[in-house]
Amino acid sequence: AEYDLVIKGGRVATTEGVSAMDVAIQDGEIAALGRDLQARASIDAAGKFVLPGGVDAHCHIEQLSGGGLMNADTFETATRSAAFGGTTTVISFAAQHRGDRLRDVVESYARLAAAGAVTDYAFHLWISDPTPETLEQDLPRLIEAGHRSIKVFMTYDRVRLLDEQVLDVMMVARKYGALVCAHAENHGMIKWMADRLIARGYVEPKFHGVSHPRVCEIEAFERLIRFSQLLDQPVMLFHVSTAEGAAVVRRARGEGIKVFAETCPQYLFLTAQDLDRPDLEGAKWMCSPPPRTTSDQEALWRGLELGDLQIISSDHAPYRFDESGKLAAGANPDFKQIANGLPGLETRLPLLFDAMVSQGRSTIEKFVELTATAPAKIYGLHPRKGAIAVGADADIAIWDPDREVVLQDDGLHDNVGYNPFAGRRLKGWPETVLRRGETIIGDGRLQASPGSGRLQLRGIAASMRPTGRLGPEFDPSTNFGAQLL
Ligand code: DUC
Ligand code: ZN
Ligand code: ZN
Ligand code: ZN
Repeated sequence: AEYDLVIKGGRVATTEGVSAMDVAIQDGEIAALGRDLQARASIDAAGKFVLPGGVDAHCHIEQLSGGGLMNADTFETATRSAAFGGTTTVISFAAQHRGDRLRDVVESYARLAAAGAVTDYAFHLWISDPTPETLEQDLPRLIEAGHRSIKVFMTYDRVRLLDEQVLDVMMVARKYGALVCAHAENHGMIKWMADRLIARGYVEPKFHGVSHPRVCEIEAFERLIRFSQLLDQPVMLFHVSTAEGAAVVRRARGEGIKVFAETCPQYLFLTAQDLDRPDLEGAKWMCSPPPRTTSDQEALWRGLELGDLQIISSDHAPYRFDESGKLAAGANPDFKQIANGLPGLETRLPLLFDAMVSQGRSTIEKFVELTATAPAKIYGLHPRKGAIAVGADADIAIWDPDREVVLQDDGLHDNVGYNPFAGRRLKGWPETVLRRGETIIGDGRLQASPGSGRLQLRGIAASMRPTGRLGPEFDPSTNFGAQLL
């Protein structure tokens, strides 16, 4: 047979291993894997790695933050940046604020993405107003339509849910089939610490870190895990930052509770010291939770190797270092007035490829798993995404393992204007990126037009199914147990 396109002579890496194979593409899908495949066009991949395109399951795009500030990136600039970094699918947020109708929120984010995205995309349904209309009408319909992940916040004044509201949302997810993801930090401790620090004049960006004590994460992880145990509803803990947080996840999984966990490059490569810069510059490194210590970094790496943590996402949350972003509250803000978040869509994969593959901390199979295959599986995008297999979408990144790049402060393709990882020398770079068989990055250029990305609606994945072990209070053999569900 003659195919549309063949990627010839590369080393194909999946979670299962590496093998020298050609990849043939027909109608946007992978049509064959093997030797000496023929096609009307070809890409020479000799000396290169051929990997599934990255799946970044946590990023904030063209979104109004919990604090009411608009991200610096549109779908066009964010997904362009993702594509340059080897990522071909993103999951961002359809962010409901109080008073918003969820149905309308999703429609408006979908319209923005449809106009701008160059990668494929899906949405987490961010719930901050769990009214009867949200819980009984919009949320069930949206889940059934294929938006099968939900985001809840346990902190941030304007978006956080009370414990009983989190339980309400989890019950809807359980009934219709969706994963519940959480920003889990103890709200009261953070607020108390921040108020006390600011009252005493400790207002610089480095005190943002101090205001998020490590135990905030331990407490809130443990709390959400017990909700998961009570209702037998799977949960995903976003952005694990501490050794103790990873240990809480490990113990819960050992108890048979269905909890998944994510970490991000900022927790693997940055520490609290990065916020300690003269003037306000530390604001560029302010994210929540904050980067911790080198021993936390080691514990997170270990947790990833052991499978306690399953995925690495960017938590790309773009704000410029000017009055439109980090300095929106004026030239002299205290740390509470500075938007949280840093850019990461473009650097996620190169940072991890360098550490895991080039420097040998792990393997290329594990790199593919943590950054593409596992997120695709957990969020219901697999096998279309995150795989190099016959029938999968031809979302492929061709990596030059020998290319060395020194990250520059202004070298990224997002709209943020700085790079928190500038100055690092990385080995390994994604040179050519295909999305559904089309070259979207090649010859150092973006070759896709805005709006060519597609919405990915998802079915119920194994990760989303309850285990069958509900809390005893819900035992259907009692006359009240079944009534509670
Ligand atoms: N923290 C969040 O909770 N969301 C966006 C970015 C950040 O730092
Ligand atoms: Zn709103
Ligand atoms: Zn968060
Ligand atoms: Zn986030």
